[in-house]
Amino acid sequence: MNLYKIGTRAFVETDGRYVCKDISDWTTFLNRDDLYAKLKSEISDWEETDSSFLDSQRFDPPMGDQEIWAAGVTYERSKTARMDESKESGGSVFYDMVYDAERPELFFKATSQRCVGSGDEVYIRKDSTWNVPEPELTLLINSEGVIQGYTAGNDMSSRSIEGENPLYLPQAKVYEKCAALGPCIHIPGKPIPKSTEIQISIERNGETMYHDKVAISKIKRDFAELVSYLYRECDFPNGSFLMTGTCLVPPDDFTLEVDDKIKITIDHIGSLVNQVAKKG
Ligand code: DO4
Ligand code: MG
Repeated sequence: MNLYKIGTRAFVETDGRYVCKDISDWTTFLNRDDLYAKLKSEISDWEETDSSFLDSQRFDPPMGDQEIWAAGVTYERSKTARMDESKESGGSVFYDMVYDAERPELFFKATSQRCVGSGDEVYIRKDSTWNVPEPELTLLINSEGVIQGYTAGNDMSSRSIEGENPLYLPQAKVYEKCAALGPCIHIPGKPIPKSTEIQISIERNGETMYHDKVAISKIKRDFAELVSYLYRECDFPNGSFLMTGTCLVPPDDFTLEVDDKIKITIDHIGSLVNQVAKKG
């Protein structure tokens, strides 16, 4: 089943049927054990609706007050791209090492305040010369460390700042509107299939500048392994979201421009669409 958020209203699509309900506390609503079973039994009491809410093409990020974290260098392509961009600074060796290390790279990405939903703008930094989107399957994890659902994530990144010095990673990754999640949370009640594909296209003035796709089976690490490291010494009283890393890297001569349209499509979830802008 797929769960969308518009304002405080929840819309659920399951087997071609649509229902909705106002949810006053999204943080608690999402952070429950066996969310799939709970929703399945609850939605029989929800108001019947139709698919017209999908026409609005603007959705809130499907979250409450969960923190958003991200895993890095989980696909070989991410490793080689970062090694190239940090050659001159001498930082490449760290990406090579972390790809093979037992401990994964995990970093804090955003609070809900810095995250946007589908149909909203994402920002590129004004002090960065090389900017890319990173399309990533993103896990919804409850406080107990159990994966409850999946959404599409965009880990917006400055490659010029990250490449200058790996210690600048937080500035390359964290700024206003640096993250997008949506359009919905897919809650299948079982693990998402390994054949699930992530696709990205970037359009400029109606022209496709970059398009590529990958199956999530190409990832180096298990989702459970990433979650267990994240939850080792951190409590998440509200649950969390974890972006699982990117494999789709535009050519090195590509950088995002204002008004570019980024479309990230993941099987079972749908398309997360955002327009590029800069902070005013
Ligand atoms: O190590 C830098 C960031 C890596 C990342 O965001 C990714 O691989 O997706
Ligand atoms: Mg990333």
